[in-house]
Formats: sequence, structure tokens, C-alpha cells
Amino acid sequence: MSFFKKLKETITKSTDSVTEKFKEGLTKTRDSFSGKVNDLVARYRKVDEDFFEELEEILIQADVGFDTVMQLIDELKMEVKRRNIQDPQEVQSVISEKLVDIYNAGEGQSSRLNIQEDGLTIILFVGVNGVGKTTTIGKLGHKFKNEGKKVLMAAGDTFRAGAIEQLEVWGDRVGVEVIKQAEGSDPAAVMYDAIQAAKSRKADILLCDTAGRLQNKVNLMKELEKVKRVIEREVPGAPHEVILVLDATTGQNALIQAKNFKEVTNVSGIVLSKLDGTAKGGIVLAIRNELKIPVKFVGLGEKMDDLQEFDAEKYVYGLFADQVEKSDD
Ligand SMILES: Nc1nc2c(ncn2[C@@H]2O[C@H](COP(=O)(O)OP(=O)(O)OP(=O)(O)O)[C@@H](O)[C@H]2O)c(=O)[nH]1
Ligand SMILES: [Mg+2]
Repeated sequence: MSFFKKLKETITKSTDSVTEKFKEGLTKTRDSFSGKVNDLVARYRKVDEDFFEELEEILIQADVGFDTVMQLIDELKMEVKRRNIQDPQEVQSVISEKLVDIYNAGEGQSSRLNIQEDGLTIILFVGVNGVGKTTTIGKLGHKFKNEGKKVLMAAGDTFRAGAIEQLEVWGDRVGVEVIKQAEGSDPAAVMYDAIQAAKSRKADILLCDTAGRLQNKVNLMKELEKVKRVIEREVPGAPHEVILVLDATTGQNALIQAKNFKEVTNVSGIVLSKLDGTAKGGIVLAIRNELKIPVKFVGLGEKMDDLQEFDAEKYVYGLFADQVEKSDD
């Protein structure tokens, strides 16, 4: 059975809202990337070296990342040989299968958040300015609240004007209390306060916002270190997650940011925001394959339910939805 057909069975049978979110959020990438792949397989009569070269180019343009593209092309060539595939049309399904394989091959790292069964879970959000930290915290607050958890937010961006208010707007919207101090105060002190509040209110989850920009990068990294130290000291084992937020629309630049943050702090997971805003959604694969950090959530829009747990099959379905739908005729 072709992989498209399998996907169709496992995914569209449960045409749930999450699958729809992926499909909708990946519209730009689907139109661009899958459109090109479609055009490619229509133009070629056999699967030859030129075919693979063009495919390589399409994948690079989709921001899949050079190393990952090379690996993917190698595996595709082997698979095409092994199955003796002659018809370029058939390769499409194999591409989608290999994309899922590459994603899932990532050494068993879980894409689930490390949530404590008992007691407080502290999640620290880091990333450069404008990537979507505060928005992601709002969306996650909404998600946890829907699951019946008691959530608090800590307004750790005391630097940027309006940052505290922005988090408060999210807090009001999703019904979560925000612990804050005045603009310009010490973010480590905000964290200390927030942890005491979380303990006394018996909160399940504390979501900690941080600044994306300070006077300079060194200051930013020092501040993050200090914030982290306070959290570690007040709650043994915390922070339970350090989530790096990356903006999918910045492409390969996101990979560079990730490498910089990885050097100074233990990033445990990535949230890739604004996947809906790019035609180059292949960046998910580059991040996974080249950084070895799991993408735990993807942002597929600006609304509170537009943050979804990353799922390689739903992602690939989003990329090839039209072909998958057609796959049994
Ligand atoms: N389309 C889209 N927009 C998003 C998504 N996530 C965040 N945004 C938008 O990106 C912009 C920046 O988001 P913020 O949450 O303020 O980013 P930040 O990292 O907190 O930025 P700083 O506080 O300046 O460090 C906002 O306009 C958000 O609405 C997403 O998944 N999709
Ligand atoms: Mg912010």
C-alpha cells in the first residue's frame, strides 16, 4: 500500500480539528512546495538523475536544510531502486514517507512536554525578540487551562515597554493570573515572586516569559542564566522545560539562533511559531535533523487554539493533503 493511502487511512479517518489545523496552517508551504513537486513528477517520464537534482533544488528552496536534503535524496534513491519504481508519480508518496521517517528517527526524543504528575511544573521560554514567546505562553496557558490545570504566568520581560501588559492581555483572555512587577525591575525577582505565588496557590504549571532583547546579547544571556538559577534554587529539578521559540519565517536564521542559545543554556524543546506565515515549512525538518532538539509545538496562527503539538504525520499530511485525498483513485 502506498504511504499516501496509509496516511489517508490513519489520518483522514479521524478528520479531527487538529488535522485541519495542520492542513490550513501549511497552506502556503503546500501551495509552493507540493505544487513544485507535483509539477516535477508531471514533467518527468522516468526517475533519473536529473529528476533527483530538481527535487533537491525544490527541497532546498523549502528550507529543509542542506544536510537533511542530502540525506533525504540518498534514502529516496535507495528506496526507488529497492522498489524498482519507474514512474515519477509514485515517488511523491515515497517522499512523504521518508519525510516522516527522517523526522521520527530523532533518537527517541519525546515531543511531549515534561509535565510533573504531582507538584509544580515550571516552563521557561527563551528566544530573540519578536519570535512569539509571549503569544506561545498565552496559547499554552489556554491549553493547560482547558485540561483543568491551575496555571500561572510570570512576566519576566521587564525590559521592553508594553511587554508586561501584553502578557496580561493574554492572561485576561485565557483566564490565567499573571505575576508581575514594575517595568525595569529585576526579572529574577519576578521569577522568585511567581514561584512563591505558584507554591502558595498550589499551581500545576508556571509559564515564564523572558525578554527577547536587552541592551546587548551578553546581557540577555546573563539575565537568562540568573533567572534560571533562581528557578533551580527554589524548585529542585526545575525548570522542567526550557523552550526555545523560533520563528519559522526567518528560515535558516532560526537555526543559527538555536545554535547560539544551545551554547548557553540547555534547551529541552522548540516551539516553531508562524509556520502558517511561511511557504518554506521544510524548516521543521532542518531543525529536527540538524539540531537534535524536538519540535514540541508549532504555531499555526495567531489565535489561542492555533498552537498544536507537533506530529510528523499530520505535518506531512498538511504538505501533501491534495495528493493524499486523491490517493485511492
Ligand atoms: N501568524 C502567526 N503569528 C504569530 C504566531 N505566533 C506569534 N505570532 C505573532 O508574532 C508577533 C510577535 O509575537 P510575540 O509573542 O510578541 O513575540 P515575543 O517573542 O514575545 O517578542 P518580544 O516580547 O519582543 O521578545 C505577534 O504579532 C504575534 O501575534 C503564529 O504561530 N502565527
Ligand atoms: Mg514577549
